[in-house]
Amino acid sequence: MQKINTAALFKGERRALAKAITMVESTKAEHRVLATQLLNQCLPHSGHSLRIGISGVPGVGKSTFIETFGLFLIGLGKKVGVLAVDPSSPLHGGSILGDKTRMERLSREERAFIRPSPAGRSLGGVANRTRETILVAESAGFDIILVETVGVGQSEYEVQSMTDLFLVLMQPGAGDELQGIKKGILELADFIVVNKADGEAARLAKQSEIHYKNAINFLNHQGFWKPEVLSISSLESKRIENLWARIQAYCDSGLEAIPARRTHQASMWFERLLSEGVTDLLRTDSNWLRNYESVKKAVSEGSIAAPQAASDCIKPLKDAMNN
Ligand SMILES: Nc1nc2c(ncn2[C@@H]2O[C@H](COP(=O)(O)OP(=O)(O)OP(=O)(O)O)[C@@H](O)[C@H]2O)c(=O)[nH]1
Ligand SMILES: [Mg+2]
Repeated sequence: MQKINTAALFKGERRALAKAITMVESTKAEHRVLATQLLNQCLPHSGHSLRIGISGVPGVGKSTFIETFGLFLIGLGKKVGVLAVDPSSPLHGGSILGDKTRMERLSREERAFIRPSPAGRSLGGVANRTRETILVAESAGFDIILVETVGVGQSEYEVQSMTDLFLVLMQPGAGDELQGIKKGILELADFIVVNKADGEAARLAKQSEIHYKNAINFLNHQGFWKPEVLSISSLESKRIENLWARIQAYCDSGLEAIPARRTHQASMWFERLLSEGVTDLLRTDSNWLRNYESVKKAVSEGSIAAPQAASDCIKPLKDAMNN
């Protein structure tokens, strides 16, 4: 792989951007070194976007929403990047590219780019690549980054930990059951958006809106913003400008809190890479790995307690440092 033309990247040239992302996603050791250097160069040019996480159960209308909302933002003169953190990417057909038909117009826009989740990685691996891709895309002048995930589990926490604002799409349909979305996920939401508020479902959507407005009073949401509930139609592009106005209100009231959230996210990212890096390094030692496997087994069989197990694994490192 050739070196990335950073001048072209910072000018927003799409070819340079695509190459840079491919570099970041590569698992080859020499590419990781280059990608790390590239990220250092991107950093001073990044950080100027609004990063929006989008989640919701399959079929709720995420793709349709991203297409409509993305085109709306482009209409305002924005440059929109769409990324995905998809835990089931290979099975799901790399979700967001798989359904390019639903984002057909957006994918044709000069001021948009859509990138599926890199396949064949663990959720943590996908999330790390997405964090890096955000920085690269920002350095190319993309000012709204939409990060999509399917609302089925752990991936929401990942997406929330890399975005400024987390939006959960909901189906119309009132009722106490939270439509397969775990209550914990709603607690992450800054916006609960009832989609498909059109045609016959409009009345049901209104009921859901009221339902969630009541429900959020019982949520333990932390931070500067009380979550808001809205209804929209992605298909008919209804009340999208209202949603955008509320997102701007969110940004205005988060002038201090959002940068603080980013600082916190960056240090959490660092801490995680550090512990992963140390464990990966230790794994390269076959003696250590053997001991690790046997201790791990003992923990799962209940014959040794976790603190003792961890201490056993750390001991060789301690001894080496004391020498
Ligand atoms: N009536 C109506 N239908 C919608 C709306 N938004 C999406 N749909 C329909 O709902 C279905 C699912 O929409 P998608 O956008 O593919 O949903 P998704 O959340 O991306 O689904 P997955 O990719 O499978 O997770 C499609 O048939 C859409 O046309 C809406 O605002 N109103
Ligand atoms: Mg979709």
